[in-house]
Amino acid sequence: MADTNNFPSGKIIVHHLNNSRSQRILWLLEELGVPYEIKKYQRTPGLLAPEELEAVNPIGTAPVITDGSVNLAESGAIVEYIIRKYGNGRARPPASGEVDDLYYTHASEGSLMPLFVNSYITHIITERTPWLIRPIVGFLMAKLRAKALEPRLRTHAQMIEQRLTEVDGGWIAGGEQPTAADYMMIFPLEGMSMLCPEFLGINTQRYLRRIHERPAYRRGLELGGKYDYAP
Ligand SMILES: N[C@@H](CCC(=O)N[C@@H](CS)C(=O)NCC(=O)O)C(=O)O
Repeated sequence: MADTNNFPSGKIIVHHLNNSRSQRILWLLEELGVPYEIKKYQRTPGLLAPEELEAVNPIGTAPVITDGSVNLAESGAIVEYIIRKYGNGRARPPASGEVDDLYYTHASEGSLMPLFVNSYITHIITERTPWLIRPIVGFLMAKLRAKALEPRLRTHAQMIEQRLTEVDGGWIAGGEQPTAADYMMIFPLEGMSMLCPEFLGINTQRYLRRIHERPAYRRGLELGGKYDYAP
């Protein structure tokens, strides 16, 4: 994907799974005012994506976008593709914030989401264990979380809090508008605000509230349907 200007054009289709990272893409498209259509997919009772999603992404995960002949998965790749191709200079960091934009854009899926998902799975395993052995499984899962997951989740939360303090409650890259880093970080922060809200600092909580109040975010939410991670 070296030169997005050579990609064929067409109205974007967002393959959107309920309660998922694809909400990021709806927020971005709404902020940029790019026309798109949504094709909705419902999670199975086991919380997986339905098999039909494999027609557009063999890995079977969301989000995916179709833009003419381009089918693109991975939310980070999608965010960068849309900003490069349709941003017209918007959603770009100021020079002083380029490194932070780069770091948080990649830290989101590269290291924070795996910690969050593993932590979430320990809760699901506990909830779905037969009640007779649930206390022991719950105890072991809590130990696993405390030893292997929560220390790093806390450090991520402290780093983002520090960054948001540095930019005085603004956007991660320190500019006038959200950039890729914000579109990527929103999902793990929303997840943490449900799973471990006590990890999030005051500026991070304000940041989330500010995003949730944005008209573009609200429009994406209405179009995307039920989403448990935002009010
Ligand atoms: N790193 C990928 C992760 C994609 C992913 O795991 N998506 C979840 C939704 S949040 C999914 O499709 N889960 C359903 C499944 O794994 O079947 C991305 O950022 O797009």
